[in-house]
Amino acid sequence: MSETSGSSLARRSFSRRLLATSAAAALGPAVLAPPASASAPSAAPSAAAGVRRAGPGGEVRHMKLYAQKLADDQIGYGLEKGKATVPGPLIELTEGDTLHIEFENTTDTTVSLHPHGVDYDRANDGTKMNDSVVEPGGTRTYTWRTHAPGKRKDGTYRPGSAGYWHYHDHIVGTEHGTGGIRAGLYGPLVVRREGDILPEKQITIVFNDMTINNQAKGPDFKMTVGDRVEIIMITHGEYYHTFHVHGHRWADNRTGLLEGPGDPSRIIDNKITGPADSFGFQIVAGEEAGAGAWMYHCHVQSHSDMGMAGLLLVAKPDGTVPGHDGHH
Ligand SMILES: [Cu+2]
Repeated sequence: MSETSGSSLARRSFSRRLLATSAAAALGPAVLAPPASASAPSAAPSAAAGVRRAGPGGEVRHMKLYAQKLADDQIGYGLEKGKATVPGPLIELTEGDTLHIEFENTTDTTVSLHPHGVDYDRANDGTKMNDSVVEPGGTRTYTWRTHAPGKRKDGTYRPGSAGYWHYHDHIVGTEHGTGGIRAGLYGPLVVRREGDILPEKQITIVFNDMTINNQAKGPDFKMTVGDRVEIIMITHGEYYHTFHVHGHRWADNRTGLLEGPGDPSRIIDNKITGPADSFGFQIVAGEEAGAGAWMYHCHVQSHSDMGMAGLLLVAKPDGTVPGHDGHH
């Protein structure tokens, strides 16, 4: 990537990033633009035309997050009061960033926020045991830190924080958050490494018990041929599943993208996933398959038969989806 570009270029890239995430928000309730104050990692233009890459981390970010009761006994996280969703908002960081989350509990039950993958101390564990849960009406600031890879003093390699992670409640129902997760208190967390390729659209798919994003039938996601789409896949609940997408494949590594011709990562289109697992990858929508309605689903046959399936609606540039009735 080129670091020679001036700040105006970097700023323009940043604006494009915000536009891209706004477009992603139109995909459906599963997708939320990251909070402008907390997320949208700084982007640097790449030498390769059209590809944007994550800029350096090291920023201190702030965001607000609310827990809120929803219809049908569900509970969600949201960026604004009254706007909670299931899954909760997508939170994005770059290695080296610190995130302070001012978390307000607007429900009538004690809730918490517990992250996977990032660095935190006891006060930010989000558990009853470590006295870091939030009572009804209460507010608490959780702090998550991240770090780039490096060497330990003993010379061994220390992995960085980059990955497809998630966050969830750890107190509703039981001290493991079993009731909170079942009700919808979970969301995606992406930590990028400087230089990672940035997507144009993002969708989050959560297998939670026998639902997808707490819906009995999996939601559909609209995109256009050629879009660089990031799929963040998380599993919760009681069961093991397999995640399959039609017409598209990805690399079974940290980013889901091959580093180059020598990258030995296996190319897959189906992956076993169990409770609290998470992974992600990017596809170029319809790259080999073309426009169309492409299923994604759990490949445990009885699970897909019971509704664990949805569609990637890959539209032609004119907006139509071949073979799909009632598109738009
Ligand atoms: Cu399944």
